[in-house]
Amino acid sequence: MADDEIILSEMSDDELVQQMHDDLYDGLKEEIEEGTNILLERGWTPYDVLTKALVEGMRIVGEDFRDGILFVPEVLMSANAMKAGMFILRPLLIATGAPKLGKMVIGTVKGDIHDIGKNLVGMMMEGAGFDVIDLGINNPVEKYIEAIEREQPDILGMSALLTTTMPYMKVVIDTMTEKGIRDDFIVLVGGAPLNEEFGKAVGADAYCRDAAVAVETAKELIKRRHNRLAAGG
Ligand code: B12
Repeated sequence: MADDEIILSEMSDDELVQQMHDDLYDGLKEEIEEGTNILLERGWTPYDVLTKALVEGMRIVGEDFRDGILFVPEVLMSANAMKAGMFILRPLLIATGAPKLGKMVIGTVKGDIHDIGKNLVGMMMEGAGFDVIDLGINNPVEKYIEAIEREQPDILGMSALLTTTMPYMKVVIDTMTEKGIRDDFIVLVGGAPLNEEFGKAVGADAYCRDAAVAVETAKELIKRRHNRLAAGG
């Protein structure tokens, strides 16, 4: 079938999700926007659209990028299509009316321009009731320190998608330690190449595999912190 004969709204949910994976792969922004809207109109939760249609589509893109089948310009188009879908979902994900739980400063580390995962964590945290200050990409240690001193958040989140940039998280945490402010903040780290062991090694409070885990971990660590403060230290 030629592309112009494909009518997204006439597809079953399964077919549409499959088609969206293909459209994300092909970097078709408008089709992703249309598919996102159709699934929402059909009563899908924003979270399901995000994880099943968009994040899963990006996972497939990632595999073919790794295997040398897709290249940077193509992946950039996929990323832009994904962002267009996320743009539609964002207000829905953050407007949950959840009570305020705290504040988070989040940013991608120096040398790294990947921001989809970070943005997604930011959106989910906002939806869970956190105020989120997003520092964007390519952040040197000074930017993190300045932001946490200014904003006094409960949580600092750092994202890295490259094995070459992830060690920079230790630079930031070590600087916090030198300044005597490390324990004033909960530090969460994430990004595809990280793991729990790495999180421990750099001195973070936790590594979170995805945005849902980030929300749960943040809530749990904030609760523990409040209990500790209430107990007098
Ligand atoms: C999209 C993408 C790009 C896009 C980025 C667009 C953008 N605006 O982000 C573009 C095309 C620009 C790009 C560029 C490059 N990329 Co790239 N990219 C990817 C790709 C395919 C997907 C990443 C993504 O968005 N995933 C979807 C999101 C939802 O997942 P996520 O980021 O993992 O985030 C989730 C969790 O990790 C976690 N999380 C993430 N951050 C945080 C933060 C906190 C605080 C917490 C708690 C949790 C958390 O929660 C998120 C949501 O659930 C990955 C493949 C992969 N397997 O990851 C490669 C990948 C990361 N890229 C790679 C490479 C090599 C590059 C380039 C160096 C390529 C080049 N030759 O130029 C450049 C680097 C430029 C730079 N200096 O940063 C490699 C890295 C290999 C390595 N070992 O380091 C990968 C793994 C691909 C591969 N296998 O080769 N890339």
